[in-house]
Amino acid sequence: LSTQDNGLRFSTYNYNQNLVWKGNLETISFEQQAIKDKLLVLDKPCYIVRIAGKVGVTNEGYLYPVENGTTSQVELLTSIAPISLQQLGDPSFLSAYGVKYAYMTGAMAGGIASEEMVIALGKERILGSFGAGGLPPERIESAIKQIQQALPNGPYAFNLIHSPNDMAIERRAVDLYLKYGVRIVEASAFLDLTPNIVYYRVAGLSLNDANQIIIKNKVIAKISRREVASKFMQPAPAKIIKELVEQGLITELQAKLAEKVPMADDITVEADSGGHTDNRPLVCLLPSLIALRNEIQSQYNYPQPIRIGAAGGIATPESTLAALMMGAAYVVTGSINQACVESGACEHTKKLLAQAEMADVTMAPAGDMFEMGVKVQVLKRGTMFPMRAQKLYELYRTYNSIEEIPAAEREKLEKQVFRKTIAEAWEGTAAYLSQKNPEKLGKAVNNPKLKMALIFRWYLGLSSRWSTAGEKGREVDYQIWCGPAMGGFNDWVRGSYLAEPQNRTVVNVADHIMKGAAFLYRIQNLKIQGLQIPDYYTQYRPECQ
Ligand code: FMN
Repeated sequence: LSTQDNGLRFSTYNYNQNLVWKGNLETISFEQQAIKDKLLVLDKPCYIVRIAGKVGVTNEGYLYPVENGTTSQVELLTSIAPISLQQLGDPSFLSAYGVKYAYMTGAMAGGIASEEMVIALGKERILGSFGAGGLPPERIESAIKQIQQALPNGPYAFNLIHSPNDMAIERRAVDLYLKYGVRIVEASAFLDLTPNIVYYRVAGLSLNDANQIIIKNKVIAKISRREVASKFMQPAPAKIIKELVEQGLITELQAKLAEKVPMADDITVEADSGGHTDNRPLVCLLPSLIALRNEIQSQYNYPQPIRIGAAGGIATPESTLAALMMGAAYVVTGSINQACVESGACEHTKKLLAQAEMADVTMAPAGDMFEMGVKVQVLKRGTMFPMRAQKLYELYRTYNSIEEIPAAEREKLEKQVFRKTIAEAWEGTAAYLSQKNPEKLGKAVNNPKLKMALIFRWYLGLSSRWSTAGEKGREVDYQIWCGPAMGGFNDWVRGSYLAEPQNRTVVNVADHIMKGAAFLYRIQNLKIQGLQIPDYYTQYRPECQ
């Protein structure tokens, strides 16, 4: 027996009186490091025993019922069963998507959630969602081909992002997903159901030989509000279904089947996250939406109830376990993947992200819904983007046209922000719009306030692209979407091999988060059973695999 105190104690009132442990005494560890190693062997049980007043741990041996009159020099205090990472979360998430973890990575617009990222994850049977938002149809099409070639049997998802300003963008994406048989869509930014998302869902409905409904097109809807969630939890609205039948897009049979299935298979509840966010705390939002799901389930009795997943702030084994223990069926990470090797962000951005602390994020005006005052959560350390975007929004609020802005202020804009004259910035904007949205360009010519907004949005749009392309000389203008999860992750991996962005692969990150969550589950379980366990044992640190 080691003489050093390993710190483990056991509260006597939890004492196990029905079983004894039998096995080789040499397998029992009493030293700190050896105990921690044994706690980390997740695929074996852990027996917590006491010999001569000292608590020790072993993965070996067996438990037997106590026989009357026998005494043993080894007291069994408690034990815990093996745990596999597949036990975490809802098993139906694993079978529905053919994945090994109740974990997925969320889309990141502009291909930041890249083909490489989705393929790397898919090869390890982890679900990743391609960042189709903001990409032209040709680029989405080539991503579909590349991902389908690498992962002919999946798993992979594509993002269908609601475009309030241009429904044609949404429709083009749906057409591509249907054409190529993309079977999992992560739907996001929806404020209400649109014909496009309903079309995608219902066009995949059929009956099998046993007259059961087959839902070929799976929808994982990412939502942060109850009222929107409730729409995705119910069958598609009759009005939209009727229009789709009239347009010949879906059959009468599909219209009938649509009455029986919810719009989404999964709802990802998104709390305070990178990018677009309502900044709600997960601990409030998740229970509320789980309760809503239960209410709707009791009304519709779907054979497979809708699963509720958790996103926003998931960055560590602790946050993952907490979400799962609150009842999440699966977790979704976002910000932390942008700093990974496979992300479409440039090296400079990844470095900034790897240094970010929890408080290094802030809300800044969004490019897509600038005039409405919508904001996105971005990184503020190492970039002036949030300040500059805020300034642009204040100018937009204060003045009715570019010409009304005082000359000194305009000059500052031209020198520091645009680095070109306002006339040149407008030329660039007009050239872009004449290709993409000539109607808007026409309106702006006679509407000076709109023209001002479009010039400002030109800067906001470019600043995101600079961050992915790695535009030299524009580093201070990079718009980098990021939530507090990034700081949480950096705190966790500080001092480990994952502190360096070149070592962060999306698969390694997922593996460590899930393994860490299973380890912490074991620790918390032992604590609940009465083991008093010092902090030394309770931390999961990522080790190079
Ligand atoms: N979610 C989408 O559904 N579509 C997007 O295009 C999208 N772009 C994102 C871009 C970046 C850089 C980041 C960090 C997030 C983006 N998100 C997008 C949200 C993520 O998919 C994910 O839901 C979110 O980041 C999870 O919260 P977290 O940042 O706290 O991990």
